[in-house]
Amino acid sequence: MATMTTLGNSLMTGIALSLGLEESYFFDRYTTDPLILFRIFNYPPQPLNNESESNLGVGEHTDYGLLTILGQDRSGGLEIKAKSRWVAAPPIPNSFVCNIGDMLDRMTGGSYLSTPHRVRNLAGHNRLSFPFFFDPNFSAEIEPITIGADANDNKEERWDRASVHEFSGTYGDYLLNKVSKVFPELRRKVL
Ligand SMILES: O=C(O)CCC(=O)C(=O)O
Repeated sequence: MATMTTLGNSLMTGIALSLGLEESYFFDRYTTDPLILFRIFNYPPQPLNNESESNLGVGEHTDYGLLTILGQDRSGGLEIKAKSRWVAAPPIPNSFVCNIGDMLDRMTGGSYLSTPHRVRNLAGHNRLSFPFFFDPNFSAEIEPITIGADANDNKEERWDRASVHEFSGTYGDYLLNKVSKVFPELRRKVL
């Protein structure tokens, strides 16, 4: 977890430099104490003749935070949406896929768009993936980098039709709101 956190911070340093910001921009504001989560997903094989949305391993979505650093086994099946087309993101030995999350989209006014992705396991056997979610501190207020500038809002094209740019508040506010929508029962019982 510590090594992956260091990797997340290194990637964010590169992204800060790419935006012309000081290299510790994200670290100072959001990831000195990041919210991190590691999961292992198992995808049972899906029937080859049924590719309906309800039969996907996981349907189209974007992740909520900054970056997801994802390891996957050799099965394949991860797809990302680029310019309205689904493109395979097959495993490359000794590498991770890195998905951009909604908070980086929000902060950068859409310069770094969060990555719509989905999984179809057509390998004929179980597929394992290993996402590490590297996200802002739960209590951090999320601020656009260029305050007042017009964002490139792609709400009409987003999977949930929800604008990331209309949101203001802490990362925790954003996360709990999203999780409550996906798991309404959890909201009723726990929140
Ligand atoms: O299993 C995968 O390849 C993707 C998992 C996923 O959708 C996610 O990490 O948000």
